[in-house]
Amino acid sequence: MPKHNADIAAIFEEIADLLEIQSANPFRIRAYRNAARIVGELSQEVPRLLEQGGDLTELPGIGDDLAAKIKEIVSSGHCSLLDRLHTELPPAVTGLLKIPGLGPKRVKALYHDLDVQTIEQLHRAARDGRIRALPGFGEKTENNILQAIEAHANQAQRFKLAMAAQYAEALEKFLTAIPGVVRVTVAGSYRRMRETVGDLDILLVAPATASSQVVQRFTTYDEVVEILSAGPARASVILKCGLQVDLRVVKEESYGAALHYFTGSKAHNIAIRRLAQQSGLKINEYGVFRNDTRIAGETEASVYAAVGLPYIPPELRENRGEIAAARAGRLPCLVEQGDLRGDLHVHTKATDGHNSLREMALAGLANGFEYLAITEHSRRLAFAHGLNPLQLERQCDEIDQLNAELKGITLLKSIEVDILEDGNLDLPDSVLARLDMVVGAVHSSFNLSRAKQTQRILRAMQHPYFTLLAHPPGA
Ligand code: DGT
Ligand code: CA
Ligand code: CA
Repeated sequence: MPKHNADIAAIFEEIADLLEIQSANPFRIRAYRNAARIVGELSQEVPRLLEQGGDLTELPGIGDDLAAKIKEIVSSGHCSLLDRLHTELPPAVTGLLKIPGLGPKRVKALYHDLDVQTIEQLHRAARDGRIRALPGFGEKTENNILQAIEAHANQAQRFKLAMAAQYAEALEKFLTAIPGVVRVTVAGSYRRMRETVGDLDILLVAPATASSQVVQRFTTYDEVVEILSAGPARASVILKCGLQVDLRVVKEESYGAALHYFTGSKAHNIAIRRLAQQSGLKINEYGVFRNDTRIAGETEASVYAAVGLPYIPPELRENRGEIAAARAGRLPCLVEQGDLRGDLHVHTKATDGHNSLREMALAGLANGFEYLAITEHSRRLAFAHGLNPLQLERQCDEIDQLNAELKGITLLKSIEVDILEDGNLDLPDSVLARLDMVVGAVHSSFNLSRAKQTQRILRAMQHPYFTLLAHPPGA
């Protein structure tokens, strides 16, 4: 059952793709693409929103029909429209759209005229020179397709870190609850916080006696659709969303060495291992050894110490000079939570946040923040209970009182005001004048032409009270 917004978004994207191949009404296609974006970027999980009695039609671009489809997906795991489209078109056709240079029009022609339904068939048709004969294709296009397929084959789909996090966190929670499990850590590129991850590498500490039981539970996780391999202390699976997950169960004493190994990057590991060899040591995922005696491996710091280095944070482990920098004591300081002095964008439960103004202020104080800007939505965003002028006035009074009471943090009076389609702001100047800063944001009419959209935003930015533009890429 789709638990995540990303799953619902993927279904809408696929519907849009298939409708496009069927030459459906462009407005209908666009509605599904918009819905995919809106749902995919929503900060709250849709199933929770529904549980709480939220009204989906208050989301921009979501009417009764799309709201009903979202409910259907959440409750049944299916969308009957997509199921129907799949009976009308071969499911593998969607995959053809992922080849650079192939839009729905070309995919449609390939499917109708050459009966090309899969990437393999496309490859064959290109190699046989059958594609060049199609109207609107030609030899050059055929060559481009051939090249793109070959490049595509070597490049598996990667997930954005934030998307992967939705799946990783849920799985981490599931694994942590299994009896006998001591610790669960997601390693690999995920822990190095790369922008995208190819798969998840999960390291799990459990006593050897519990290991096979843990692997068994992992392979029966309800999001697993395929088990690629499973052994006594390891398994690889594919989740419904397409993400591969590799699991390794290790003993406590090897945790540091295993974490170091599976965090990577591979290039960093190889460089560290070479260093170890130079001083007669051997490093593997079980520990650091001199002859056959283990001398380190319980923690990552012990692994680095064994090769004479200070701890190197995962984000730097790419073999891009971090080892030399560590040796010279010149590792850069990463920005940590404690370095943050404030936050210029928060909501409270007055709109779509979860906590009261006072709770947010106290949390800011506990985080060591010196300032916190309260940026509720404005009235136009009805689904998020956006504030009207009177409600904002009242919140400002409340902020004044809290500022007088609390020491060490200053609450800034602000608003995440909607930028209307014409570039005007959603609240009158008389109200905005009282604020310390004004954050402007676009939450609707994403389909304006490039020129109109630019004009709209520039107009808003020229407003005398405008301070900051929020989330420029969309909602
Ligand atoms: P990804 O999944 O493509 O986003 O990138 P990674 O870095 O997560 O790579 P992955 O999943 O293939 O492997 C996870 C870690 O395991 C990797 O960061 C380092 C380690 N590893 C994998 N293969 C090798 C290898 O051949 N030698 C060494 N030293 N380490 C390896
Ligand atoms: Ca990985
Ligand atoms: Ca992996």
